[in-house]
Amino acid sequence: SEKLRVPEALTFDDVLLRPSESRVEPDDADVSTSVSTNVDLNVPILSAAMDTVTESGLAIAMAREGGLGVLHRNMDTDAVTAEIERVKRADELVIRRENVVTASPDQTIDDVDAMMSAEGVSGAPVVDGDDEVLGIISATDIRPYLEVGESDTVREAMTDEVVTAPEDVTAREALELMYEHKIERVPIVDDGRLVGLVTMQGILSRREHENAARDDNGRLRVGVAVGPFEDDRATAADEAGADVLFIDCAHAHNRNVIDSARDIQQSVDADVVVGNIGTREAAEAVVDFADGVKVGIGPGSICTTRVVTGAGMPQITAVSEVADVAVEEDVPVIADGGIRYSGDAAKAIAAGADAVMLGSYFAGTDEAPGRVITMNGKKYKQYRGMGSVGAMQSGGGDRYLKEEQEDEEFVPEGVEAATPYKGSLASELHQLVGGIQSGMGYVGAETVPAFKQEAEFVRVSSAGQTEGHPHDVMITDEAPNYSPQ
Ligand code: RVP
Repeated sequence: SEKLRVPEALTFDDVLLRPSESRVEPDDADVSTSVSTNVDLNVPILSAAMDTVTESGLAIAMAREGGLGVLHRNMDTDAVTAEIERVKRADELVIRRENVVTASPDQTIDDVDAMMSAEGVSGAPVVDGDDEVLGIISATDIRPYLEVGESDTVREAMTDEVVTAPEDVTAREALELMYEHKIERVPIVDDGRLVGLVTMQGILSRREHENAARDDNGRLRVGVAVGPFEDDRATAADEAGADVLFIDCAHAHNRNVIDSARDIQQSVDADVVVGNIGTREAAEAVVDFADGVKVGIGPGSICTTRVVTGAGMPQITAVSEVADVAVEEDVPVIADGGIRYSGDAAKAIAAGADAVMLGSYFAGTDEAPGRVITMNGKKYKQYRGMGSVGAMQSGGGDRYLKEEQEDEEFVPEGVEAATPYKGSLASELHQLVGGIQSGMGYVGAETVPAFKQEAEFVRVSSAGQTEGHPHDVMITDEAPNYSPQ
């Protein structure tokens, strides 16, 4: 029947990059790219908006390495605002007043201790009601008081001879003050009032991360997932300084979702990436207003959409269909999900993506949320789909469920799993980016746009696929970028 004359759709394992004459040394391959109309990255990598992958810790690490973390939305608006502020505060030279955590002289030691750990800082200027700087308090100052257990106030424990600097202080001058006085924080004052803070940690970290993805003010970039129709979250995230909002939807080719995404795009300063989509028609429906599009219907490692619903698009075909449309309007394309090896990321870019988004690849790193668990002597971290029962249940049941529906059973489209523990994000990212650069070397592409345009694919048979993995040997030592599936 006509209905069964169906087109073929391909995924990562169906194709390989055809090697081609090259003058490009992998180290010289330029992997900088755009993730949306106004936001550029130095590496073409994003971390998934999932509650076992991206919170501020991973987002900070991603941006420092030149990529972008996308904060998940299993938290309320206040929490996401605080997370954005953490990222924005992480590497600033002068942390501006509204982002400086301060203490008051009459606060108790217990109180200030709790406040500092909740805010993730190890010291705070002490100010009065008029923002006049009275002293500075650090974790070291309060430790003896905590040990003794007496409930003294900040006034007694703080250092009251404070070294300050004016607003136009340079990193060098601030460092000199820190060395001279053996301190780690210099409050910035104007007319005796606190207007900012410079920290040693901030200065060192900026120096260490020359390749970081930064906004126009030199702060780290951050993305935020926003549900369609979540106008309040979008506005709050935008005001808190998010660089890119990602409309977070499993099937964005839906009139209501698109209308909402368009409204959000028109009402915020941040760029708005619309997703997920997987077809040419869906791309045509959004490229006139979207600042970027995200592709992936069912490829995710923890995703059961294709088996539960019967719908999906193998990822290489999905990316190339969407890219054919998006490239005409200069709208960047992000390939989201299904990437297991660095070679998959290279293939996704070669198929037309400007950047790739990964979940499972990062969920096992130190910076991802959650603890390391040990099973049978091996270390793992939890990793779960945002459409899994567990993630939906902690997705603020109040937001999605009415009281009387609380007992109702979900129809999940994801599973809850564990992924091998991997250590630091930086070394994982190094392997991923290095693999992509080597792929560019095999194709002879010096830049991401050239890679997208010039790469050619060959089709692989199942024999070819077997040949491509280690075979007929027993692996004796683990490679940092390969483990058998
Ligand atoms: P992966 O990198 O293969 O682990 O895939 C991560 C992607 O999977 C996410 O960015 C998201 O698009 C998708 N996802 C997240 N949760 C679920 C689900 O529960 N079905 N899918």
